[in-house]
This record gives sequence, C-alpha cells and structure tokens, in this order.
Amino acid sequence: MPSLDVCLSPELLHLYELKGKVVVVVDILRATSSMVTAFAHGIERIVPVSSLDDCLNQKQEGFLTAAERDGRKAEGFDLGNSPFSYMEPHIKGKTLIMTTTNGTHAIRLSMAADKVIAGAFLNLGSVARYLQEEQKDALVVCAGWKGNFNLEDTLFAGGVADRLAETFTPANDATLAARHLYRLAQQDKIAFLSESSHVKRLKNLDIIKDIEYCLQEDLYVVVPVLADDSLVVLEKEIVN
Ligand code: 3SL
Repeated sequence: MPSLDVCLSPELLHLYELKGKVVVVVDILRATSSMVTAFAHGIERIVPVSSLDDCLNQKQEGFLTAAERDGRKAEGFDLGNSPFSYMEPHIKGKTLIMTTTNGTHAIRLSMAADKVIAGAFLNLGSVARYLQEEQKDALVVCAGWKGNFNLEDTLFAGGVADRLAETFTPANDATLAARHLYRLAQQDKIAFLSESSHVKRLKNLDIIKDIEYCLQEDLYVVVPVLADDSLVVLEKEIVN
C-alpha cells in the first residue's frame, strides 16, 4: 500500500525525500484555492514564480500577472489573490504568471518530486482520485505562513488522509494528527478556524467571503499538475 505523508511547513521540506513521490501543494487561504478556481474557469496555464521582480518581467512580456504580498494585491499587477477575481470570462485561455507570499514558493520548492499537483478543498475529491490512480507514495506540502505551521493547510492534509484512509498508509504522526484535526473540524470548518492566524489576518482585510468560499469541498473537478515550470490541468469541467 502506498504511504501518505504530510510536511507541515516548507521549512521542514529538507527532511523529506521528494523523488519517487507525488507532492500535493496546498495553500487553502488562498493561493491554491485561487489556482483551482482559475482552472475551473478556463485559464490555460499558471506559472508560479517566487519574486515580484520575476512576475513584473513577465508582465513586460505581455502576460497576465497576479501578485499578492501579506494578503494584499501587489501594486502594478493585473490581479491579486482573491479566488473571485479568477471567475472572470477574460481569463479564459490565458497564461497567468503568479506570485504569492507562500503558495507559489511552496510549489517551486517541491519541483524535485516525480509529480507536483495543486490541492484545495475545492478539488479535494479530484486530488484523492488522482493519488489513488497514481498508486505512488504521496506527500502533502502545507505552504503555511512564512515558514510557520497553519491550521487550514493541515486540515486539508487531513481531508486527503480521510478520503484515502482505506488505501494509503499514514507515513507518520503528522498524517495522523492532520486527520484527527480534519475530523474535528469537518462539520464546521469556519467555526473551527475562527481563531486561526490567517483567518484573523484576512478578516482584518475584510475578505470573509474568500474564507467561506475556500473552505467548500468538491466544487470543481480539476487537477492542476506541474509540467516543467507551469501548472496545467489534466481533468477539468469548465464552469460557464
Ligand atoms: O501566502 C499565500 O500564498 C497567499 O495565499 C496568502 S493570501 O491568502 O493571499 O493572503
């Protein structure tokens, strides 16, 4: 039986072997939720980059760009990191260059894995199906916040563990803990996360609707997969 492991922060990634594994990168609030939303609404390709400068250079080449720092849209870019801005018809068929505080960085750090996919509650079922079909050891990499643990990414890791409980072996205590937390939170994630750091941070920016949206499960059938340096989708149902 393949194993399912959880890396609770990108700072711990040096402890994990990525080769031979499928990595699921998650940044529930909000990078990977926005990516999944963008693909579900027809974006063609997302190139995750680490720095604002890299993103700006691509803007000068004519690409659509998105940049977020500390929860806010960075000045001079087309889009920020609200999933609602990825529901607009004008994104269809476009390539997006994207940089966020933690999410895009975590994707770039995971590139040594056999496969890298982007996960969110919005595509939890698709992620679980993908891992099931791959039948390889899997690792959920939680983007966290500036190297710190966060609760919402851990809950997602627990959701993956819960969906795959019959077919994957938990690799260690992080997987077990994540699943326990997910089962505690499952009925009301919003209440469970009400005291969490990033929820408080985003509430201060008055974006509660983003939080509520990102905590919904199985809204989309989409699996964003890294191919070279870009995310593209394998499975998708475009929302009209
Ligand atoms: O850190 C990130 O990558 C972002 O998702 C953070 S925020 O939700 O846009 O504040």
